[in-house]
Amino acid sequence: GMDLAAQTPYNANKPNEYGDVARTPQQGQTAKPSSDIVTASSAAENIASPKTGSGQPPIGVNNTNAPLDRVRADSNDRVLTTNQGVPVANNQDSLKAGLRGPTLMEDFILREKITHFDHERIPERIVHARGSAAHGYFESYEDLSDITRAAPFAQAGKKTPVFVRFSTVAGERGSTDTARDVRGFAVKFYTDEGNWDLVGNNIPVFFIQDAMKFPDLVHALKPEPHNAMPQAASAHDTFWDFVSLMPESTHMLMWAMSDRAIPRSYRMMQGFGVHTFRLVNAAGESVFVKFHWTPLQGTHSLVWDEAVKISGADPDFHRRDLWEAIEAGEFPEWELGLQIFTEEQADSFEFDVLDATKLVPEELVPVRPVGKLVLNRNPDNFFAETEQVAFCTAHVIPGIDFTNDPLLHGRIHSYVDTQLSRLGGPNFHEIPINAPVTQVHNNQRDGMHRQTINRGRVSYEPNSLGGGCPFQGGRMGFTSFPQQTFVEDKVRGKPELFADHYSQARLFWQSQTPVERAHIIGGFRFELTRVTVPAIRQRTLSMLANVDASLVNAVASGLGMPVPDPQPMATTRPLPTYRTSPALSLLARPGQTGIHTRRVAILVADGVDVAGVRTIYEALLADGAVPRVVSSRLGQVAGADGATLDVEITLEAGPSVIYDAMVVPAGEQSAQTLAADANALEFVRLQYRHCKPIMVVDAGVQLLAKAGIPATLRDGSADPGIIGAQPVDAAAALAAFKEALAQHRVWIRESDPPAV
Ligand code: HDE
Repeated sequence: GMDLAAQTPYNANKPNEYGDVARTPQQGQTAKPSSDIVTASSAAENIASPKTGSGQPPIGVNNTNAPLDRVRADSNDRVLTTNQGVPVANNQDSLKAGLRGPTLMEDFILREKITHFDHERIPERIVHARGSAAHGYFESYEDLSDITRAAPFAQAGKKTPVFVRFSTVAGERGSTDTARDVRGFAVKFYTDEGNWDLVGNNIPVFFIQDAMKFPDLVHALKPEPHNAMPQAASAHDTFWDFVSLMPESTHMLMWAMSDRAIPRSYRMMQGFGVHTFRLVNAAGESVFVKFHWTPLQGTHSLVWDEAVKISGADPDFHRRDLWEAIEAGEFPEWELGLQIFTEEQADSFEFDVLDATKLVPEELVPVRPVGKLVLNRNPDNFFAETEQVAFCTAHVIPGIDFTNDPLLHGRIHSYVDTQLSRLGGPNFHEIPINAPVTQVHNNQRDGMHRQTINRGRVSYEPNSLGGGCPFQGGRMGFTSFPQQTFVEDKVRGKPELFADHYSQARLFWQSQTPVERAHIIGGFRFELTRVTVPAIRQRTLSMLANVDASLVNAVASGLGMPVPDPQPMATTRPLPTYRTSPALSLLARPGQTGIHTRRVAILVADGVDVAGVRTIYEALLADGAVPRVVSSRLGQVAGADGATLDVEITLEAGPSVIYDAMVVPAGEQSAQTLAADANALEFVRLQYRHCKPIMVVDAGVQLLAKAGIPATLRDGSADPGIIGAQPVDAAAALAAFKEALAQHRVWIRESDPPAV
């Protein structure tokens, strides 16, 4: 029990604010307070309190855990209460004048409950409404203080807590995860010098060069305003109308039509800061930087037909994947890489580093690995954390600074501004997930939903009554890099190098493998087929004609259209010629985690070789894969030898597209039963069509034959992705299957149109 009488009202600064000291104010302070003044306010803050925090938890402790405990609620063993803490006797019935009488106005319990419910939703994000997030930490490999004074890089092994949100851009909050779209990759670092948000995407370039065009881009992309269609898709007239009139979007379109826009998992995509940023060290020296996140899980994507079908089978596919991996202890990791270059180097490039439609090829400036990101904890509450988290490009810390990228400058404004309506006012930084783990001290006050109870009567600076506190940090504080600015005429325009819209689109195309090129052609063909106005298709083709002849020919023939004349160029300068950049291929990063978290379906029915299934199951599990026993019905199947096996999921509930590979085990009767089930036949066909490894044991091969799976590739050679295991070489077959699973897809099987 607390002794209420013993608690005296406490204002540690009172001696300064009232009485003799207050009557004879000292000189107002704008720097560190002089030590002879009793700065009781700073003394008060040294007292550990749950509100201000007592300092930093030990290295490696997830910092956001401890401070959030004060706002966590766990109802285990607790009585139900109103929001005022009043215990509720009956949560089933409203208060009525007689059992069949009217409900009484007096029923404050009903009214509080319904009123709160009526206001449960907040506006969704204007873009990136659909997302999933997780907690974790960033660990610096080395001390980078020669390059930047940014706190996360201050020493080797230093860990900084993070909260990371992945998202799609176009769809609404409840839309499907596997839409063709750019993915957001937003990282909030809770550093010991305040919060730093690196709000990036999984594609290193953007559609537009200037913030002025962002509302137009988003209006064109979002469902059309008259009928609110289509949901979570760029495959419609207004999007292609806009981009085909904005040739600067060509490079980004190449990426967006590639498999980058249909990732297999949030865990298997790269992230990019997109803009050129600055790093600044303690001496005030600065370099330019591009941020890269590289997944240890490798970069892997879906195929389009699969992505479409997953939207029906499991619209939460990516959310579930991230959640389950973390719950299973398969913590996803990314390496942070920096492309560092000087201003002089940048001046020598054939493109402008302030142009967000351009990347810096890795062959020009290598990516230097500097640390890793580990996501190791799912949020406790989706709304409180994932929905309320507010990422803002304006959130930078000492050591990180901006460049004059005109897209970035618009963003610096937009992200803070949008939270005002989305989160209901200027105090969104106090929402626990947004609050820095460092202490916040300033003279900002009041506003909607204010949480902090600021003590004392001083809320201005300079002041003497508060001993000059909180005082300016001077060189300790954030100092904008004193970039030299040249006085020119006020102007709305673009630098000349921005006018090269095609060279890097061509670089991207030329750096893709044949499989990736085929998929890009398929992406354009699909989207432009959905476009209903032929002139828009034609105008898009006229842009592609400036990228590559084989590309535009293939897309045009897919649309049954002639190839139009190329769109006129916006520049007459000689265009740069790039070497190809193999690093731009998805296949360049197979990853380091083998078959970990890959999902494998084992199709069974009565009569299956139960012992064989167990062996395969355990072997996959042992290497970190996720095997599932799949059948027509839940319950058990009986093996030929009388042993039984629990079915984990049905063909209906867990269709082909949610697995990376499949196994048809031995068992004559089992294979025949499955071959009579169209769900099983479709399962096999889609596994084959989506280029997934298939392992068949003995009689299992009958199911493949019945499904019409070709025994060989088109050239007559054996399909390397169909692994047959006879009992004698079962171990070798299993090894070959795991190898194919690690490679993820058997692309050599693919054809357009599909053969099966
Ligand atoms: Fe965003 N963007 N954006 N964006 N963006 C938002 O902020 C905006 C851009 C990105 O998980 C909004 O809080 C403008 C580039 C991500 O919460 C909004 C411009 C890149 C997320 C906004 C851009 C991004 C957003 C909507 C052009 C990659 C989700 C809700 C000048 C580098 C963050 C919100 C999360 C969200 C504005 C362009 C990434 C409206 C004006 C380029 C990952 O403020």
